[in-house]
Amino acid sequence: MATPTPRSVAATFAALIVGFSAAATADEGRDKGDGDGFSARLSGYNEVHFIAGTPALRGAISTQARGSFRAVIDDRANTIHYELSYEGLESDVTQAHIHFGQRHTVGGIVVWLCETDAAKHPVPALRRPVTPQCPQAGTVTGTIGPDKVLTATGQGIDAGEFDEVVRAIRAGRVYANVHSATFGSGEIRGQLRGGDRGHHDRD
Ligand SMILES: [Cu+2]
Repeated sequence: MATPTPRSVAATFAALIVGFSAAATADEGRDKGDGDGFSARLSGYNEVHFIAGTPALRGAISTQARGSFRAVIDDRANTIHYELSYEGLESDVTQAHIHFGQRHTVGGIVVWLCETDAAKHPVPALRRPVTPQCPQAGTVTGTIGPDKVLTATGQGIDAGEFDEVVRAIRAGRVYANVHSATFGSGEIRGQLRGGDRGHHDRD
């Protein structure tokens, strides 16, 4: 595989995030419960996809693609540092987000993780925050502040409500979702969890 191993992803992340070293050096993703570190494994089997033409039908996605997501919350700086890695999407990647919703549900977008020419972060009232480009495969990193938080219509999170996103992450009620041209509602997704539970999207 040309894409990073879990170990190299962890090492990369450690280089970026001061203070996450305890979890980052844990072997093979067996991170111990690190208060402000969260992670997810992304798979098509976690999708609850809208099936075109039949809105009542939802289902998993069968794909070779896989990915991982890590986030570290810095309360004092009011930021979340993140790293998203994936490979094997069945067509062009289009966008990736944090969505507000519990497992097996579909929730609104609260944060854009990366964008492409096919799908760009919407322009908020004041300015458009810097959103990294999605690679077709590989790793993208970024920092989330209040300016990156979008309104989740009808779900009680308004633009800029960073603290509410943090609360939802800590409650395990957000998931990372990578979209592709073939699977417009998402090809792989995973629920964020704290500590080592984040590596298993179990029921
Ligand atoms: Cu999304």
